[in-house]
Amino acid sequence: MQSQVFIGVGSNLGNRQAYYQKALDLMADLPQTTIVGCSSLYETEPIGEAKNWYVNGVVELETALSPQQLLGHLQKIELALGRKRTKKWASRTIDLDILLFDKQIVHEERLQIPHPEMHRRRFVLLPLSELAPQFVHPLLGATVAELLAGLADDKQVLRLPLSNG
Ligand code: A4P
Ligand code: MG
Repeated sequence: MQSQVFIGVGSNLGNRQAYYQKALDLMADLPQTTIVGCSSLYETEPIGEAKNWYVNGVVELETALSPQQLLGHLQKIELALGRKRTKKWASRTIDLDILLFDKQIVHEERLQIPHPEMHRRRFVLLPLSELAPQFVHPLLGATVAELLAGLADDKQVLRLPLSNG
């Protein structure tokens, strides 16, 4: 059975767009998985301690993997792209977060779906709204478009030109 999945992609170290593209290439090669959509890229003011601005976007996958299997594959891609796990929210070459996995709710120590911060973040909801504005958040019962309209996050999120070609 195929699941519809949205991945939040972020980079704030080195050649951010090159890392972003590499992550897309590696996700395209995952077993039992197809990329079915890519948002525009955005340059985004950091939330948290990091000083470097991020490049963020969202990718839509169809996969027959389980959420746990997909997480394992995404973490291997992060390592392959030179991600060092230092402290929480440290700058990183690439960060791949599972935002939504069908309507599933997962509450495990190493995996929480929906991503617990996604509904508070403009850098997630804006690119996600390009792909799935009517997707209903399974815990909050609101669509992505509604969550975006009601957002308090005032951090800057700037669309990069010609970024999803
Ligand atoms: N984990 C749990 N749920 C998930 C999930 N749904 N997807 C666990 C992926 N991983 C999940 O993640 C720590 C652990 O979270 C993993 O081992 C996994 O088992 P991590 O990627 O090692 O650490 P992190 O990214 O530093 O922490 P965290 O809590 O994932 O932070 P976020 O939410 O990723 O936030 N500002 C801007 N503008 N743009 C950004 O992209 N990102 C962050 C990091 C902060 N500020 C930002 C951005
Ligand atoms: Mg993360």
